[in-house]
Amino acid sequence: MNSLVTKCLFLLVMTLIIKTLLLPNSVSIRVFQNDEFKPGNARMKFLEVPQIVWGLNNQKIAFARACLTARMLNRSLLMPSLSASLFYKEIDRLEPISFDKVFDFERFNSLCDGFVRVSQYSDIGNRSNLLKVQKGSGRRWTVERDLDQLKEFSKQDYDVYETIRIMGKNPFLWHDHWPVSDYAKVFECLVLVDEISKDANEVVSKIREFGSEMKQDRLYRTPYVAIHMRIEKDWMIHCKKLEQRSNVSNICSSKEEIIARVANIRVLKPPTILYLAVANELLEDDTILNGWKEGMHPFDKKRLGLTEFYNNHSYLIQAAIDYEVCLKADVFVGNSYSTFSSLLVLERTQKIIKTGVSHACGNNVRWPSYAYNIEGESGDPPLWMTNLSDSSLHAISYGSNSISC
Ligand SMILES: Nc1nc2c(ncn2[C@@H]2O[C@H](COP(=O)(O)OP(=O)(O)O)[C@@H](O)[C@H]2O)c(=O)[nH]1
Ligand SMILES: [Mg+2]
Repeated sequence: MNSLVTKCLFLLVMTLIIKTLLLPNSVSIRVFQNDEFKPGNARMKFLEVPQIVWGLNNQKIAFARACLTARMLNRSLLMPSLSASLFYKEIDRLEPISFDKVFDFERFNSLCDGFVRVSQYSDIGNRSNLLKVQKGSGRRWTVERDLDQLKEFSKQDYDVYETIRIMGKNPFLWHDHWPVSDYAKVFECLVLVDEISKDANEVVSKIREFGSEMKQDRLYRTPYVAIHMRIEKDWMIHCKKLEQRSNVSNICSSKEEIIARVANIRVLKPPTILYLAVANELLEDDTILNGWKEGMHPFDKKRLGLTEFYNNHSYLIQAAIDYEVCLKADVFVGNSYSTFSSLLVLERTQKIIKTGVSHACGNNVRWPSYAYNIEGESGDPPLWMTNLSDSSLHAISYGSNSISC
């Protein structure tokens, strides 16, 4: 009798343990069934993600990762909020801005048709038919566990939930499971709204105007070189920490180092215009226009007479305009550890490939890019292109000195 009770108890405990282990990882389920919703129905299903935060390109990466997650779960991504300001430490001061205030919503869906999709909240049929899923965190939440969680929620069993809401950290911090080419496809669908791209074109014409004033040859258009001088306060704090942690010394470049490397780019024949893409208000140094090689004419926003023009915009839009101006530059020079520089080089590489060139590392490519934080053979910055067949975005886009050339 006694042994029978023990056996029963043992079985009960085992069942409980097995049940706990088999339950989907870190899931807090609060389900509100929707009577109208029939399983197997072809209705659209959605994925909701937390507000997207930090720098422009951190936000673009986070957005693309959220899209690719939705794609894996066979869902459409509910249009997320981006952040216009950088006050990310105080959550209540994070100024949300709707995705479609920055990027063209219709264009996004038409360009990305069949690959990923963004939906409006008004597309949701029943807002309470929702499953909340907690993303794990910490060292024990490995890439494998994360992938297992995604595979679990892509099963048909979860089709009954119209919306899956991912709780917890910002998608920028989620594990990366996709090749560079998948991210690149999403980035290609991100087209700025007309208003912002018009402003970017205005900056480009202003730069070109100064260029034509110093033109020596009627046939030759003065090239403009955009330099992403990542020497602002926020970056210096970040890059010093990163250098210590990863025991690497070429992440932070000083103004002097950038000037010296740019002076050594052999293909640049004077005169050239240098557009210094830098947030003036985040600099402790107001002498960035000094010290450049003869024949290289530096312009920052102030010298272009555009301080006020930029100040009319939020941080995010200012960065988006700067990004566009760097994208259109004849030559780009940036820092391989910056997401801003890295996504630019990715887009410039795609632009070069579209012209039929498969290898962008030659000296005669149309829109060359260089990494000033890396020393080339003769003190010049090496050419930089993106390896579009890399297996993860992490390998090429941030925290990396891999420049493929
Ligand atoms: N106006 C303004 N610009 C900023 C601020 N912080 C960073 N930036 C700029 O934002 C740009 C984009 O940052 P991000 O896309 O995150 O790239 P990353 O930080 O270089 O990896 C950088 O080129 C900086 O010049 C800020 O507080 N205000
Ligand atoms: Mg940043």
